[in-house]
Amino acid sequence: MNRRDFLRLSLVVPSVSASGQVAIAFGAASLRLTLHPERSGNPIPADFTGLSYETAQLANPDFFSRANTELIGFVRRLGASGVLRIGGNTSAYSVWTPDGAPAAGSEEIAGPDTGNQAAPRRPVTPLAIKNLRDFIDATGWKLVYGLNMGTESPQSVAAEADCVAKTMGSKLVAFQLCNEPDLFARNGVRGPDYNFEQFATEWQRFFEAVRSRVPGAPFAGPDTAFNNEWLVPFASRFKKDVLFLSQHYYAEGPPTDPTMTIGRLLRPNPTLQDEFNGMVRTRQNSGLAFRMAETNSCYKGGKQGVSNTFASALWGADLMYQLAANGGTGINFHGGGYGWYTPIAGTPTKGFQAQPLYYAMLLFAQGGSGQLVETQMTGGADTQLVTAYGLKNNDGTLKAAIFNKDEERDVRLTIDPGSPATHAMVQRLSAPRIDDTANTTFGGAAVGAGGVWAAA
Ligand code: BDP
Repeated sequence: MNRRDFLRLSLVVPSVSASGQVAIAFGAASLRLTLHPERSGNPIPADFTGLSYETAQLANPDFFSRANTELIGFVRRLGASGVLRIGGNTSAYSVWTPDGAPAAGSEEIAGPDTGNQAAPRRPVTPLAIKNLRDFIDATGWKLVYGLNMGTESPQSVAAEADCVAKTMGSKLVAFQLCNEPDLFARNGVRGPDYNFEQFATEWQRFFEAVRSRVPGAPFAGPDTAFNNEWLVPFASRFKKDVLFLSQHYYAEGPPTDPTMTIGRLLRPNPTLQDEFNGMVRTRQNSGLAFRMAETNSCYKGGKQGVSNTFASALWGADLMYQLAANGGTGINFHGGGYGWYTPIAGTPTKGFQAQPLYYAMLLFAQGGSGQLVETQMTGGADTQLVTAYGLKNNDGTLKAAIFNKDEERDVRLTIDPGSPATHAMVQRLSAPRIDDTANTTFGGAAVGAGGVWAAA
C-alpha cells in the first residue's frame, strides 16, 4: 500500500451526550469534511508540544532528576521532542543560591501557583540545575528557563544564567527574564504605575547583564499574560535579541466565578482571538515565531469540575491544532503537583497519573508533526462547535483531527480525503461523560503507570 493512500483519523467520539449513550442518529447533524492535501497551511514543528512547571519545583532537586523515571516516561510518551518551560508566578520568588546545601530527599511538590498570596521564597541551587539537565537528557526534550527579573538583581540573574547555560549546553532553547510582567503592577511585584516603558528599560538592563556574562545567551519573551499592547512593542524593540516571542493564555477564570463552566470553555473564545491577533501583528513587524509558553483552562490554579474533566481534553487538543493553524509554533500546558488542570498529576513517592488534559497532548503526539492542509466543512447549519484540522505528516500520511465540542449534539461525519485512499483508521478520544474525571481513553486505551500506552 502506498503510504500516501493511508488516511488516518483522530476522531472525537460523537457519544458525549449527557446520557452517556453512544451515537444517537436522531437529531444528529450530518456534516461533510473535505481535505485538500495539495493546499498547505502552516507547519507543525516537531517540538511544538510542551509542559510548563513552576520555578518553585526546582527547590526540590530530586523532582526533575534522572531518578524520577516515572515522570520521564510520561513526558517521553508526549513526543520524542518537546519543550519543558520553567517559570510561572513563583519565578519572581526564586532565589539563586550558588552555594546552597543540596536539599536531598526533599519531597517538596509545587503545583500551579494560585496567585492568592505572595509565594514563599524558594532556593534554586546548582544541584537542581544539574539534575534538571539529566532529566532533560532522559526525556529528549529541551528547556525554556525563566529567570527572576521580578525580585533579583541583574548580577544574581546573570550568575544563575551562567550556571544554567553551562550546565544545559545545547539543551537550552532560551532564557526568559520574567513571568507575566504585564501583571507586575497588579500582583505587587512592581508599583501600580509600572508600564511597558519601564519594563522595556529593565528588560534591556537584565538582558545586557546576562549577555555580558554569557555571550550569545539565547532569549525569548516577553512571556506576557495577555496584553498585546506589551507584546507588539516588545517585538519591534527586541526582535534582534530574541529567538521567538511568547505570551500566555488562560481560557477562563477565576474559578470562584460561577459562569466559568465547561460550556464556556468549549465555545469559541474572544480572548483567544485577541491572542491570535497579537501573534499576527508581531509576525508582521518582527518575522519572529510565537510560542504560547504557558496556558491552561482556568487561571488561579484551575477549576474543579472543569479543568480536571474530559472537557479539558477536548479543549486542549483543539487548542493545540488551532494555535498551529493560526501560525503558532509551540505550546506549554502549565501544571504540576495535583493542580486541577495539570496534565500529569502526582509526586515521585506517590506515583503519577495521566489527567484528561494529558490525553489531548497524547492525541497531538499521535498526530505528529508535518504540514497542516486546508479543510472544508459543509452541511451543518451551525458547526462552530465542530472543528477539524487536516495534517500531512512528512512521510505523506494524511490525517484529520476532528473535535465535536457540542455537549448536546452528535455528529455524523462523511470524510472526503481529497485524494485516493485505500485504507482508513480511526482513533477516538473518548470518555463516558463530558465531565468525567477518571475514564478518558485514546485509541481505546488508558495511559498506565509511567506513561505506558498503546492503542487497543
Ligand atoms: C499564571 C501564572 C502561574 C499560575 C497560573 C494560575 O504564571 O504561575 O499558576 O497563572 O493562576 O498567570 O493558575
